[in-house]
Parts: sequence; C-alpha cells; structure tokens
Amino acid sequence: MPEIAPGAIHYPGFLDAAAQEALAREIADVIAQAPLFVSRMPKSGLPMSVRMTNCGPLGWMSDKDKGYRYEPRHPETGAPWPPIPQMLLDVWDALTGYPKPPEACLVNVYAEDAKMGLHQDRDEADFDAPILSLSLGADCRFRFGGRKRSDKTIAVTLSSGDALVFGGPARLCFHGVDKILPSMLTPLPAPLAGLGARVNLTLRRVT
Ligand code: MD3
Ligand code: FE
Repeated sequence: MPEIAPGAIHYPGFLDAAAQEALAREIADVIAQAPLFVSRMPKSGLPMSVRMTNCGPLGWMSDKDKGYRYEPRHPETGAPWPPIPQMLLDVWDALTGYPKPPEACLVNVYAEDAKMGLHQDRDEADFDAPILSLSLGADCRFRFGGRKRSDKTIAVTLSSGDALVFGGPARLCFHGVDKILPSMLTPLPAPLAGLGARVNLTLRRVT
C-alpha cells in the first residue's frame, strides 16, 4: 500500500471484480432513488462537468447563490438521501478504523470529458476524520499537492477498484482530476454502464 504522501494511502485494486460489481449495483440503486444532478459554481453559476448524487444523512452540493455545502435532502426531489450501503460502511471501518461512521457519501459520475479542478475539501466541520475514496470504471489522472495551491503536485493514476484514504496531513491537501483516460479497457460495471466513464465515491465525516 504505497503512501503517495504523508497521510495519503493508496490501495490499488482494493475491490476485486466481484466486489466492484456488487458496489455498482448498490450505486445504481442509490441513483434510482436520488437522481444525478449538476452542481454549479458559487457566484458564477457555471455548471460543474461532473454529475453527482449522494447517500447518507448529508449530501454535498453547490449552487450559484448558496455555494458549497451539505444538505440533508436532494435539491430536485426534496427527498432525504438514501442510506449508505452496508458494504461501504464495512470498507470505511476496514480502511479508516475511525470510530464513527461516515455521514456523507458523494457519488461523482465522470463523462469522458469531465474533470475536477484543483481544490481543498473544507466544507466539513471536522478535519480530524479521514476521507475515503473508491473508484470504478475508467482510469483517471488524479493530481495531489500540498496545503497551498502553489505547492508542488504529483500525478497518480486511479483505476477501477482502487481505494485511497486521506488522513492527518493529507486531509487538507489540494487535489483534483486532470482527465479521464481512454475507457475502452475498463468500462463501468454493467449496472452503471451508460451513465458515464468513471464513478468516484467519497465518504466523509461532516459535523
Ligand atoms: C484528498 N473527488 O469529491 S477522489 C471530491 O475523483 C473529489 O471524484 C475526486 O475531490 C474524484 O471532493 C477525487 C480523491 C480525494 C477525495 C477527497 C480528498 C482526494 C482527497 C480530500 C482531501 C485530500
Ligand atoms: Fe475533493
């Protein structure tokens, strides 16, 4: 398990093919209950290129007027987010060992041309808890830097089934997704096929 930076541990292929398919079924269920939506940048109102939804007590979203935040309900249906699937709670326990369960699981769906600019995750009240990320489908070029935007960055390829845990000094490091890599080799598992090229799940404590 290479530590890509202090506090950032990469578990390549943590989920085998059967576990990836089981997870894809769970996430397809989540999307059926909480449809994918597009968040917008604060102030400019420009749409993000990633489509998203959430499960868990709280979900991350952003719009023009109120900006980045967590909400207990879907912005379009008004329904509470569906629960976090048990298999994700089990992965959280296994990889983070954190004594409290995740409160938010953000589901990011990337089309082949989607990306995510360099940013910090700082919309949470609790920076002590780690963040867990799981990837499905196409590889991506993930970028990881330091606590300042201008710090040196490294590129890491994330592949289907990979897990990453960001704790301690890595929790507030800048990161983003430069690009999705050609997806012909690793399509999304069947339950998610057609929605995009890559899915990333990010589990967090919020309060
Ligand atoms: C490092 N998602 O949703 S996952 C995000 O692939 C986000 O969808 C990306 O960045 C994605 O905020 C990257 C890896 C990740 C997630 C959260 C982090 C890396 C992180 C938080 C702190 C440091
Ligand atoms: Fe992030």
